[in-house]
Formats: sequence, C-alpha cells, structure tokens
Amino acid sequence: ENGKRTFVMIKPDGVERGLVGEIVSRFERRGFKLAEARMMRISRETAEEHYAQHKGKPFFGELVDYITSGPVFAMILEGEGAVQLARAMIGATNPANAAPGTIRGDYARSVEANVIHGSDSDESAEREIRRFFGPQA
Ligand code: DAT
Ligand code: MG
Repeated sequence: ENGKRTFVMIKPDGVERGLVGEIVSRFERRGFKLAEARMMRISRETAEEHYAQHKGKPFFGELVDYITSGPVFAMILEGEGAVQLARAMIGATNPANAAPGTIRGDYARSVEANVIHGSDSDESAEREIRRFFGPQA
C-alpha cells in the first residue's frame, strides 16, 4: 500500500482566512479520498519535531511560533501517487515561485505564511500521519 496516502495540513493563516473548504474541495475534485480530517492545535514540542530538519536555521523560531499560533486543519488524503500529486497541487514553498493554479500560487502571501503543508516522501507521510493522528491511523 506504499504511496497511497499522504499527510496534508492547512496552516493557521489558511484556517484563519477561511480557506479550508476551498482547499479540501480541490483535493476531492482531483480524486483524493479524505480518509481523516481534524481541526487541532499543535504543541511547541510537536511543532519542533515536525520541523526538526530546519532546526538551527534563522527562521526556525518564527516557523514554530507561526504553526502554533492558531488551529490547523490536518488531513489524511488517499489516492494513487498521493505524496507526489499533493505536492504538485500545493506548489513551490515560496509563493513568489509558486505557479498560478497551485494552492500556494493562488492563495499564499509569504514564504512564512504559505497556507499549507504536504509530506515530501512516503516515509515522512507515514511518520507525520502517526505524529498527528496517532499510531492506529
Ligand atoms: P515545504 O513546506 O514546501 O515542504 P520546507 O520543508 O523547505 O518547505 O520548509 C518548511 C516550512 O518552513 C515552509 O513551508 C515555510 C518555512 N520556510 C522554509 N524556508 C523558509 C525561509 N527561507 N524563510 C522563512 N520560512 C521558510
Ligand atoms: Mg517540507
């Protein structure tokens, strides 16, 4: 069953701006199955773990502040090639480089507040699903 699901999370700016419905609709229309979804607050500990690869970078502190600043909308999306397809729909990290038609290209206003997270490999998808939805998910 490798490569059939991914973890996607609408970040606090996306939730605050009321973009949850539009973003979920995009994934549904593209053929993803919304397997699980939940609004949640992330603890600093979980945020630091989630972004561990960026520890030590100048933006790390602000990244953790931002992702813990309000509720996020976390999802498990199922579909063929889920990780890669969701990343393609999400677009480039920096909205200045994100193509129109991608989620960040259409909605993101800055690299810091770029609306949405998507797992970058099958391994990180499984790790992130466990982190945010627990070991049974
Ligand atoms: P992505 O979210 O596209 O996987 P990433 O894993 O490289 O990108 O970085 C995680 C998040 O960290 C990203 O969504 C926004 C923030 N970030 C990355 N590079 C940054 C930078 N140069 N300045 C500020 N924030 C940055
Ligand atoms: Mg990443």
